[in-house]
Amino acid sequence: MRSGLTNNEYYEMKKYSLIVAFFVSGLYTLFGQSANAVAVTTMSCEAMCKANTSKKALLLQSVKGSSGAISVANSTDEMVWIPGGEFNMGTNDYPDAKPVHKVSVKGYWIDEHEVTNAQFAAFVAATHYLTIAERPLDPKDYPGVPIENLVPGSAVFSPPAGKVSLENMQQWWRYVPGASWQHPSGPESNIVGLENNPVVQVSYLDAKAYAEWAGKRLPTEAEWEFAARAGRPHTKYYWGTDLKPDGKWQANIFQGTFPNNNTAEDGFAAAAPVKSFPKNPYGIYDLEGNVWEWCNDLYRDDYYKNSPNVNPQGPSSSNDPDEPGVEKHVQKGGSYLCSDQYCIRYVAGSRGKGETTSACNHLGFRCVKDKIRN
Ligand SMILES: [Ca+2]
Ligand SMILES: [Ca+2]
Repeated sequence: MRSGLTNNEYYEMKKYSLIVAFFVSGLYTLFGQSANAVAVTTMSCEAMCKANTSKKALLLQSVKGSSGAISVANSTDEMVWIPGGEFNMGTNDYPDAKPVHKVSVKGYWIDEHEVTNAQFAAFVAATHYLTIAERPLDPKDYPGVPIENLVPGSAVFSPPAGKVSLENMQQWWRYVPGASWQHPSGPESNIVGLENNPVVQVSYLDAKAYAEWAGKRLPTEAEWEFAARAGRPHTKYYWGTDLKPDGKWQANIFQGTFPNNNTAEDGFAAAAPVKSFPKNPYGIYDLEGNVWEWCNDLYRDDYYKNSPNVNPQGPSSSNDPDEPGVEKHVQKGGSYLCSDQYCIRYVAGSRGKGETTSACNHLGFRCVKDKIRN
C-alpha cells in the first residue's frame, strides 16, 4: 500500500538501509552519504538549516529566553475544550477506514496546535529524556546487520534529483545516522529558530512520555477525528468539498511533482510553524497536514468493522497485513508530503499507521486531557 510515508515501512527500511550500507560501503561511507544527503535536501533543508550550530545548550538557552510560550505541565493553556458529541467516523474511500460509522465521544481538552520543538525541549530539559532515535540500537532487533552499523538515527525525506517511479519509497527516504528531534534532517541540521515548528523524529513511545510528563495523554483516534471534523458535514476534506476553497490552501501539504519537485505553493516545502494555516471551527490548527500525528490507538486494518460506538479506545492488539507481527499505532492527518498525487491520506476520515518505536521528519503529535474534576 502506498503511504506518504506514515513511517509504516520505516522498520524494514531501517534494516534495509543498514544492511545495504554495510555491504556497499561500510560505516564511514554510511556517514559520508548521509551528510551528503542532508546537504542536497534542498528545499526542506532551506527551511530547517537556519544556523550552523547544533548545540543543545544553545537550543535550551533560546527556549529559556522565549516569551513564555511554552505550555506548562498540568495546565490547559493553549488547549481547546471539546464538549463531545456524535459524528460519522471514517471514509469509504479506503479499506481500513470503512465502513463510515457513528461514534460518540465524551468531552475532552485538546492542544490547539501540534507539540512544538520548544515544548518538547522543555520536557527534555526537565526530565533528560532520550528519544528512541537517540538511543543505541539493540542487535536483537536487527538480525544480520553488523553491530558497527547499528548507529542511532532516523528516517529523513531525501528527494531525488529527478522524477522517479512512485513504487519504491526508498528512492526518497533514507536512514540517516544522527537524525533526531534536535537534528531533524541529520547531524548538520538543527532546530535553532524553529522553536514554534512541530517537533518531529518522535516515536509513539516518545510522544506518550511527553504527554505523561505534561499531565496529558495522546488522543484516541476517535477524539482526533471528532476534533478535525469540528461539527462539519461529512465531506472529502475536513474543511469541505474543494481542495482550495476561494483559491486558498487550507493546510500545509505538497504541491508539485512528488517527490522531486515541491513547488511549495502553500508557502512551505517542509513543516510550517504551528498556526500558519487557518484554524478550524473549534479553534484548532493543523490537524490536517503539516505533520502526521500519533494517536493512542493500536492499528488494526479491520478495526472499524466492529469497533465500539461509544468512546472507542482502539483494539487490544495490532495487525497490519502489510507487515504482520509489527506493532503499530494509528496516525492521523497527513503531512507536508501528502498530495492528491501521492499519499492522499490527509483527506477526512483516512488513517495512517506507524511502527511503535519508529520516527521520521514529517511525524509529530498533539495531546488531549480529560475534564479536570472539581
Ligand atoms: Ca507545503
Ligand atoms: Ca497535523
